[in-house]
Amino acid sequence: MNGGEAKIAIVMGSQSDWPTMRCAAEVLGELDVAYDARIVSAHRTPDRLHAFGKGAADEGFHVVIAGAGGAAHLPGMIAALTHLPVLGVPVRSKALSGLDSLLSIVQMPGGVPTGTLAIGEAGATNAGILAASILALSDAALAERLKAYREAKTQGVAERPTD
Ligand code: RP5
Repeated sequence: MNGGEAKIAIVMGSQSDWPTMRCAAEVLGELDVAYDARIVSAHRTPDRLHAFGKGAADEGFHVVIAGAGGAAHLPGMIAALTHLPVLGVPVRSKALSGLDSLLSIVQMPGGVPTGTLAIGEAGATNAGILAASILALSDAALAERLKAYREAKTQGVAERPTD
């Protein structure tokens, strides 16, 4: 679900980040949580970045998931502009396989927290689940859906491998 009364923003530095960031969108869809996905580049659209970061809370968002690759300044800059929780997803880069993205996001100065997930699709999926967990603190129905989702994942793990 894109748009509407979304409390979760999924922002990314480029269209090329979408194949990774759509993992966050997909898990939110499974949990029936609305999101609004946007492209906001720290370097190519700095005015859009500033407007988004400053306005995110007033737009009604409760959590921001931000993914970027390479010199991945987007999550940290958004965290600098809003008090909302920001979950950073390091997108796998061509040159350094996402290590550059990870280090760009994780080493924030004290006082400007940016949650940092794993590199790539697993990180995006987990950012979606974490964002839902944050909303679930004040949404009992979502908490139940989240518990069911996690239980289904547990039940999906076979006891023995198959050939
Ligand atoms: C970052 O640079 C983006 O987040 C993306 O991961 C990377 C490459 O961007 P494009 O060249 O595809 O626009 O800003």
